[in-house]
This record gives sequence, structure tokens and C-alpha cells, in this order.
Amino acid sequence: MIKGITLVAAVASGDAFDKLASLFGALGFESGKGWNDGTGRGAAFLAPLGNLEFVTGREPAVPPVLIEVTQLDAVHEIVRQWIAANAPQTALGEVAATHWNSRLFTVVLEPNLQLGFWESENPLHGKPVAIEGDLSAAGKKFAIVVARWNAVITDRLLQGSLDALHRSGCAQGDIEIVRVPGAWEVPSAARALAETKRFAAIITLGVLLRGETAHYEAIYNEVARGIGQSQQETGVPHAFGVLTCETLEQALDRAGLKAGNKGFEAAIAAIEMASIQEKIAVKN
Ligand code: DLZ
Repeated sequence: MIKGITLVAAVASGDAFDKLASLFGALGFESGKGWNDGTGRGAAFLAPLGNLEFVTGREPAVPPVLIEVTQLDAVHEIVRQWIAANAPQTALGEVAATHWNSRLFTVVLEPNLQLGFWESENPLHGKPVAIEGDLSAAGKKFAIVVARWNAVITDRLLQGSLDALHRSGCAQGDIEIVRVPGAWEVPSAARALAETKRFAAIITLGVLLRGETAHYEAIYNEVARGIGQSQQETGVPHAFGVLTCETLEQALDRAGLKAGNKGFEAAIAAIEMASIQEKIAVKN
């Protein structure tokens, strides 16, 4: 249930507050979510296991030791039982809403030892910091390799991919479309495009129908392997939008009828992976 610990420190003047913030920034602390509400300011600094917060302008409204938890009411009950059994004089506050989108209760163990337990209303609050991709395709170039075989479906996949790219801000001129005869040819075209290093990601589209494709398994395995190998060896993300279906009807469902549009989904994955690659490169 315990998620983290926050230490809140009062700082006597705005001047000292600014100096501390500057020093902590210079030391390489990652900045957390600061605040400024007219009565005071807060600057948070993140560490993997804790958070030291300076406050200036007014007394902090919370105890100096804050423990972030999940299931605040259950924690409150555990503390209540602990107090009853171990320290009946201890003051236990009720769970109450704060003005910062959280709920909190306090425990005064001794006059100068007050703890606050709190839970954010945002379930994602306190999640480990992770690199995550944005869904913005603006300013990035994408290539789409699309098989002509089963064009009635691959055309819909292509429309789905274009829709996703345009809606994510990609300019028409930043999209290159390469049409190949069938799924078998998709990996080599994807590889040629990836090797130019002109594209943030490659989107591969095709449809293999089990009932109508001789050596279906062998072709499918080779197409998947080739696309994966191109991705790994070039370092350019490749989104996999090659459908493998039992029937034409099933394929149509996945190309915009009943089960979403896998071309759209592949493009979104490509956009996200392009962003992740960019962020990883910047970090290194
Ligand atoms: C030959 C063939 C067959 C039987 N089935 C499919 C299919 O279901 N989907 C597809 O994209 N392509 C198919 N092809 C064509 C091959 O992928 C390839 O284009 C040809 O064998 C020429 O190399």
C-alpha cells in the first residue's frame, strides 16, 4: 500500500526559495510539479524513493512528513487499530479532502511529530517515471509499405494508416507510400526504406488469407521474420500491419468494419515508437 514519502520543508523567504530551487536544479534533481497560488509557492524535487518539497510565502498546510499510499481508508483503519492497541493518547484525524486534489489524514504521535497519510485522486500519481511516446507525428517522416494482393482490404488499411498519421499532425508531404505485389515483398521494401534512414518509422500493411494462400504458414513466418529483422538491424521502428485471417470476411472486419482498422492501429504504434526512439536518443 505504501507508495512513497514526501518531506515538506518551509523556507523563510522567496529569495532563499529561488536559490534553493536553482541549486537543486543545478545538482541534477528532476523537477516535480511545482505550484504558485498567490499565497505561496512550492517547488518539488523528485528522487526515485522520496520527494523533498520547499514551501515559501505561508506555512505548509500539511505535516512535514507525508506518506503517500493507496487505499487511504484501509490505511486509516490500520492506524486506528494500531493507536487503540499501542498509544491511545495519539490524535488521529479524519480523512478529509485537501485543496490539491487529494485526501489526507494526520496522526499526531507527539507534539512535534506529526505525520500525514495521503492519496491522490489521480490513480496515475506517483507512477514510476518512464519514457513514454507521444502521439504527435508532426515534423516526422513515415513510410508505408502496402501489398496490392487483396487490395480491397489493404486499401482500407492504407486509408486507416493515413487517417492516423494526418490526425496526429503528419504533413502529406512527409508520408511516402510504396506499393509492392504481395505480402512476401513487404519485408524487402521495408528494409530498403529503413536503410535510407529518412523515416522515423515504417508501417507495413498486407493481408494473408489462410484459405487462399498456398504455404500460408511458411509465407507468414517469413514475412514476420523479415519485418522484425529489418527493424532490429536498422534500428528504425517497423509497425506490423500484416493481417493473417481465416477468411475475407474476417479480414474486412479488421480493416474498418467490425473490429477496428488495423492499419490505423499500426500507424499509431509507429508514431508512438518514433517518439520513444527520439526520447531515448536524447536521453543518451
Ligand atoms: C501468391 C500469394 C498468395 C497465394 N496469397 C497471398 C496472400 O494471401 N496475400 C498476399 O499479400 N500475397 C499473396 N500472394 C503473393 C505473394 O505475397 C507474392 O507477392 C508472390 O508470390 C510473388 O512473389
